[in-house]
Amino acid sequence: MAKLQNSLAKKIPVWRDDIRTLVKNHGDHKISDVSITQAYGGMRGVKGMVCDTSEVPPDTGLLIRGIPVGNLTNKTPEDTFYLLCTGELPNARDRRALTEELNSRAKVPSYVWKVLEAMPKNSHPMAMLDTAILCMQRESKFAKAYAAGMNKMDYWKPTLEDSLDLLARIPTIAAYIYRLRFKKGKRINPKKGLTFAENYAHMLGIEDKSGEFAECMKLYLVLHSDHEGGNVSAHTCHLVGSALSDPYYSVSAGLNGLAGPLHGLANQECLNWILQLKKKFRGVPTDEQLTQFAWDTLNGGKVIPGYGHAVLRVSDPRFVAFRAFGMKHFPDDPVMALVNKVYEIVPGVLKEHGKAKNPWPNVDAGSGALLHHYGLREFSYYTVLFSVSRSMGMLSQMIIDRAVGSPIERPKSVTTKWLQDQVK
Ligand code: HAX
Repeated sequence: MAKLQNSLAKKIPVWRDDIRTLVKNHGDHKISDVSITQAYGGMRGVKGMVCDTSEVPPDTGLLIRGIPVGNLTNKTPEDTFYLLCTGELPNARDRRALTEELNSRAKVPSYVWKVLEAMPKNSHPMAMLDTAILCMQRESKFAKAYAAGMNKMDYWKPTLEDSLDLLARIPTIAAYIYRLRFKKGKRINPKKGLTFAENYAHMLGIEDKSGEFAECMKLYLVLHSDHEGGNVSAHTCHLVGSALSDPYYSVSAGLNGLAGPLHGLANQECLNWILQLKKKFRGVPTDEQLTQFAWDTLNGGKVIPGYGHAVLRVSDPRFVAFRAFGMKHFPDDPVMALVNKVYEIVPGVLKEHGKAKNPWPNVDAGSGALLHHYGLREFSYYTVLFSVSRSMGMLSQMIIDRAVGSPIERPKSVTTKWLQDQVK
């Protein structure tokens, strides 16, 4: 796949030069102050790292390489990965070349199947995915080249090789986890000639005569691909990778963070909350019933999943895109009706509650309704779907980190005593 490799080889010297010049000429320019609230508050809003693949302006939501994600809804995962890595969308030939390249690397080592089959039957699908990725570490071309004494200017090359290998294999592994964990039958192999999204849909084995589920997967994989650098999964991958741990170690670590209920696991929690609502009120509740249900959740000391965000202050454009897909293809679906009702009522409740800085829906508020509609109803699998997509963001960030020589990350921590002394 010469094209992505060539495009990167052309751009990397320019990126390196831009960064060198910026640091040389403006290295002392201040971009952030840090307050005690921020030091105790998860570093919220502290500008202390760089990510060029995407950004999340609070008032618009995700831009991938400057393009609003809402304008990418007709693109493929291949387009998205290429865009994340290089800053440009591929032409049709380069997109096809990337699909073929990924297909040619999709063979999963047979020991991965054995490891998955040996895991306890009730393992969480995310634990299975992270274990499968980690156990392939021995395949790392970066680790081998590093051990052989590679020049640091070349770090990005075997990182790209590992990234393509890993990205190619993740859907096959993820699909088998679905079939194994939920007793759906034998493993389905990838099919020649299918795209990344079509192959994943095919290997999951969900009935899809119209091809609409594959369309849904395509959208799902594009929308979840990246969300700048500071979220838990991207930041974890970056942090682990900054020690020059290879992509297998780093992506597995990042996905362990995605498995948390305040991050990627929220999509499973979210559909669960909506279905509880459906069960309790035998369908779409009245405004009063839903308001009370939301207050019961909050008064029980729990969060309303799918709402709120650390950075965003508007409805997440990814939620908007999922909702538009659902309304186009199945406007009468009862779960979709619930998603809409929750969208009408919950922001008002959260505003009245007065805690959440952002009362609007995030990416996880609507995606589950789509999966549920197509018969993919095993909630605990949902974060694996998210992971297949988010791997693209983590890997592209890592390729760029290696290309521009990002150093080992090591912020300074302070003690509470030190802070108390500062304010005396
Ligand atoms: N329901 C109830 N309370 C909420 C809330 C929600 N949906 N969102 C935020 N709050 C609360 C926080 O828990 C916090 O309460 P405390 O002061 O008691 O700790 C307060 O409002 C202020 O929080 P915030 O500054 O607005 O939000 P944070 O940056 O701290 O947290 C979260 C952002 C996404 C974790 C938060 O909004 C949340 O827990 N939402 C529900 C879970 C969820 O949907 N997560 C998925 C987020 C998207 C994502 O990463 N997907 O992978």
